[in-house]
Amino acid sequence: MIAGLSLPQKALPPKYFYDSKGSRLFEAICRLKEYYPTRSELALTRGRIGEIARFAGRRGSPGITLIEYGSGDSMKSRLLIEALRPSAYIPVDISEDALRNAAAGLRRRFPWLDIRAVYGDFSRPLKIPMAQGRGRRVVYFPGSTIGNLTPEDAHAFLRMTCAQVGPRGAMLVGVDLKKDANVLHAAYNDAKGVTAAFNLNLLARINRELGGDFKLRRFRHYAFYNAAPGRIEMHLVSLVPQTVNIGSHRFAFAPGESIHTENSYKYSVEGFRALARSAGFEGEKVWLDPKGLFALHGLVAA
Ligand code: SAH
Ligand code: AVI
Repeated sequence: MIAGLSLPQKALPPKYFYDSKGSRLFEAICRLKEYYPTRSELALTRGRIGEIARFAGRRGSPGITLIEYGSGDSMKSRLLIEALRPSAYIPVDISEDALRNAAAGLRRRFPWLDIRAVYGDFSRPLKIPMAQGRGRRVVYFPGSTIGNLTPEDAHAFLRMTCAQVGPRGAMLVGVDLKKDANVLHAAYNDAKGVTAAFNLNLLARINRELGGDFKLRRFRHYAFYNAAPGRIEMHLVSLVPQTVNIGSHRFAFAPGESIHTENSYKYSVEGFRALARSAGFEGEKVWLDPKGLFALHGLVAA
């Protein structure tokens, strides 16, 4: 946080949005009428689950290990687990309460499933407790969380998962599509202000956990589509000249100066396939929701 707030363009990594309050706010975003990604991905997953499971590994084929990065409430994973019947499910998330609650719910629903929740940061090397000698490994990365990484970081992440699944191993990755900027704008500037609360919770979290003294009313949520890099940018804009303290560190803000808190990259089908290919995957399948807003890519490690 200190390093990010010391940059000429102040910037904080979006992974810190997700304390337990942030995860609850994200789940509220997913229910908003303007936020189409969750509904679109759920609709396409429900509608094509047979094909998706056939691609990932034959239903009931022995010993599939399903690893999910950024599993959150594991809502979409339930559909995949039902259809794929893996032997083991490894949800990985940086939000401990969300991860533990989701794992407890899944244990009740799928008592036959070996669930090994991993609380950690997937942008760093992580020890995944995989049983040796099992069947196919399948990595699931829904929600377009990959869009929150820069294309360079997404490339490095895909390379890592490519090595993790091994030759002919599969990855299913949800990716938000490029579209009319007005639709994007509405999704990240909802009328109820839930996205604004999600963004501002980052400052509240710094106050709670790091002894910061941000005055939330002196900052405004700002999100816009930046067409050249193809991403939504979220910022928190200082409304007044002010100084903020975090422990012994002081940060000055000019009026209008922002903290860049998130990128959410949008990809065309071809654009994402090219990125996946450069990381060692072949894009074998792609499923779109009926409105053509969101894509689920089925990748195979070359
Ligand atoms: N997969 C769910 C949740 C997406 S929200 C869905 O599709 O709806 C993004 C999730 O990724 C959150 O649960 C967040 O806690 C997690 N996350 C974000 N950055 C992370 C990181 N660096 N390491 C681990 N988990 C991360
Ligand atoms: C988790 N991630 C894919 C969300 C997104 O759309 O980039 C996070 C989010 N930010 C604002 N609204 C939702």
